[in-house]
Amino acid sequence: MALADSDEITLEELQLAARNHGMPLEALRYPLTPVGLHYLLTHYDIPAVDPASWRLEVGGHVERALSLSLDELRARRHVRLPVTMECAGNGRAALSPRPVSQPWLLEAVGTAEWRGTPLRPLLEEAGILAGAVDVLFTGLDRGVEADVEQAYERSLSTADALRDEVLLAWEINGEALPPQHGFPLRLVVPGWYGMASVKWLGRITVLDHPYEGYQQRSAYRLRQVEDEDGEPLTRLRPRALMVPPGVPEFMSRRRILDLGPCVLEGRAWSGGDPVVSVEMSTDGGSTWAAAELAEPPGAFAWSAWRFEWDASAPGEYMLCCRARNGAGAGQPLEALWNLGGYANNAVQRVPVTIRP
Ligand SMILES: Nc1nc2c(c(=O)[nH]1)N[C@H]1C(S)=C(S)[C@@H](COP(=O)(O)O)O[C@H]1N2
Ligand SMILES: [Mo]
Repeated sequence: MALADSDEITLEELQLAARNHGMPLEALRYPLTPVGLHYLLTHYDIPAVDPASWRLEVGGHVERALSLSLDELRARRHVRLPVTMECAGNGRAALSPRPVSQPWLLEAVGTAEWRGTPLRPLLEEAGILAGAVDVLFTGLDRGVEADVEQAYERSLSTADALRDEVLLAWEINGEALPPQHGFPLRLVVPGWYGMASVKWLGRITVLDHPYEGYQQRSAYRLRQVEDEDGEPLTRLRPRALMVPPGVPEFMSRRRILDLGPCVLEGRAWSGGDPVVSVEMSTDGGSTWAAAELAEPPGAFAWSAWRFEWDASAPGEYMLCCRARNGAGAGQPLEALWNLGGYANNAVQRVPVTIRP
């Protein structure tokens, strides 16, 4: 990934940002993000898929290849699971120098209730052969990245692919998947950054060797320099975000609040161990106090939190919130830089003006 030589966003980045919208942070109010407000990230174009002729092909290193229509998939056992999904690039635009890609601020997140059939029984029916290593998920969208034309595809280790919560989903919040979220079928990998949840799924291939494609080997790894192997991105780091309080000034979007008590609220998530605490600071991170944390609507979905604040003097304040998970992982005060601009879960800072 190239690095920006200026802090100013380019027209190419704007072109990506206009296609791939974020979730307006006031939508943190909803436990399930209304479909049109869920963030979107599509590397190439949204493919046109004819549901009548579409089939999911399952093959590779298996005893018997399968080919399933949408009706056949929908007739299988299905579950509904609320899942918080976040793009690995969320927070990228705050890094300096800025990795040039989709310039997310903080909005690349949303929680949807997916309906689908668990992947595991399907893989068991196909019969994974001894020596299988990875399971590859191939989307129907194509484009050029790093000078190579490719389908969007990502793999999971067989162990990760066989986890109970991994779904093949055809519904979001009770509606058929809309084109932009992967119609007619997508993979949902709960707890993982969004890149794992392949949309417009066409093929599942069990491999007897590690998958080395672009989105696995080159993208979505934490590296400081280009020729380093780097850690692959997997589960969501803990993060808390707040509903922007008060009212915004139109251009700067700076928040303006009235003097007196107010409730600050938001959501917090973590893709590994669940969130166990959320703290608020009203002085830019010098002092912190515990927020109230509610039970999440599911093991892979965000938790609501709230904090009563008495803004007792007019002036300028810097509100911050941070989450910590059960394994003790938290959020850094300053962003940790990496070449791809991934997994920047630095604490959110919201400057506010209390007017008399
Ligand atoms: N086929 C396909 N699947 C994809 C992508 C894509 O470009 N093509 N983008 C991935 C990325 S990077 C993210 S963050 C999520 C976004 O899912 P959403 O657009 O439904 O929110 O989809 C993932 N699945
Ligand atoms: Mo992403």
